[in-house]
Amino acid sequence: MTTTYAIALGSNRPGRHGTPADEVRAAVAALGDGVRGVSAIITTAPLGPSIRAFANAVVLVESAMAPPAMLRHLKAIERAFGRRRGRRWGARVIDLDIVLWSGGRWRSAGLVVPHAGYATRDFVLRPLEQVAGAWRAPGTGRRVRHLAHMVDRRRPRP
Ligand code: A4P
Ligand code: MG
Repeated sequence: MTTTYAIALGSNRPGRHGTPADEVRAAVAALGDGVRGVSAIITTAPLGPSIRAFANAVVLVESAMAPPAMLRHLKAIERAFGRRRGRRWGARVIDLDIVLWSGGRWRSAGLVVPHAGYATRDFVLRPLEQVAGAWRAPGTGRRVRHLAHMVDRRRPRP
């Protein structure tokens, strides 16, 4: 059975493809035939200890893989892009996270879907809204569009 994944991409370090935005574009290409929707690539301020700005995007991927197989697939792409095991939240050439899955929730060793914390992160929700605004987030019953607007309203105004 084919299911749909929303995959968040993030990069804040140049790699062999070029700038962080180039790395994100190359990772979308590496995800291959199953890609069904691609958001704009946005530049975002780092959350956490990193100093460098991130390039972020979200894509929809259709796949018959179960979530653990999809995670292994994403980790293999990260390795191929030269990502090193390092400090959690350290600068990285590419980070690929499963944000949402059309099958709903998933929990197994080393994998939680929806991704913890996505619902409060504008660097995930803004691109996610572009490709999956009408999806209902499991647990909340709210549409992605609604979560994106809530995060937007919390952002401090100058
Ligand atoms: N894991 C559990 N659930 C998932 C899931 N749904 N998708 C496990 C992917 N992985 C999942 O992740 C650590 C472990 O989480 C994985 O081995 C997997 O078994 P990682 O990608 O190896 O390490 P990480 O990225 O440093 O940790 P994590 O928790 O993914 O970090 P986040 O939450 O992704 O935050 N600021 C901006 N502006 N933009 C960003 O993209 N990203 C981060 C990383 C911090 N600040 C950022 C951004
Ligand atoms: Mg990650």
